[in-house]
Amino acid sequence: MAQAQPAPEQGPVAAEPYAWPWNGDLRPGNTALIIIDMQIDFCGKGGYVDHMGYDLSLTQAPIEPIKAVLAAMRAKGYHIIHTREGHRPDLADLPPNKRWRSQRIGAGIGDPGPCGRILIRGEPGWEIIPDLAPIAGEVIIDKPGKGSFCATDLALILKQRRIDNIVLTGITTDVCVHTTMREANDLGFECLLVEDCCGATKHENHLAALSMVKMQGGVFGAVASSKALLAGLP
Ligand code: C5J
Repeated sequence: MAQAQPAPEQGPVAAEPYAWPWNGDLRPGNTALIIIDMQIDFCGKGGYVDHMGYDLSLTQAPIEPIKAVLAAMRAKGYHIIHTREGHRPDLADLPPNKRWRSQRIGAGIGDPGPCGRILIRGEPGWEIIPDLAPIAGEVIIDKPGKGSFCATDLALILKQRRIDNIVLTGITTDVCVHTTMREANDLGFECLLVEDCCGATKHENHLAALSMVKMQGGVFGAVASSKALLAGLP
């Protein structure tokens, strides 16, 4: 009887600093696409990021590339997970220093704005943008912090689904995407950051965040373009 062949080391997605995933085992069954915080508060007019005065075109740039990756991965049956950053209406889960910092920059979390109370669960600004709205059966993780694993059931859900690989997209590259990637990497997940499917409030920070991933042989995983991901996706 023929012996089962071990998975080839290095996978089908052309990425830096190595072809992803590390062990070549990329399948819909063991891989999740995570779309982080594509909410009106982070990329829409009148939301949190807009209140802070940042250029919305930077956080809107990944919308079209994410749409393409989402459509392809949905069609192939990959696990799809969306996250939303936000706080309870009574602010019970909002650390006072986080609120204070947001007030300093003119975007007080919990304060009223044109999209409802800023970064508060259930308000219009907290919703995921219609272009990337979840569909039935997709997981939505509500998180009070930057990382998607802190104070959520994400790790438990990934474990139940036997997921090894995580494809990271969303905003912002240097904050919530990076924090989630670092948490996931420490938990043993094999991570790919899709560079044009992310954006930061300052482009230099986006570039620096990509560069950090690639250090030390891929200290947090690997980085690829959406084109390379789509070309390599079984
Ligand atoms: C921030 C995020 N930047 N989604 N959140 O506060 O990156």
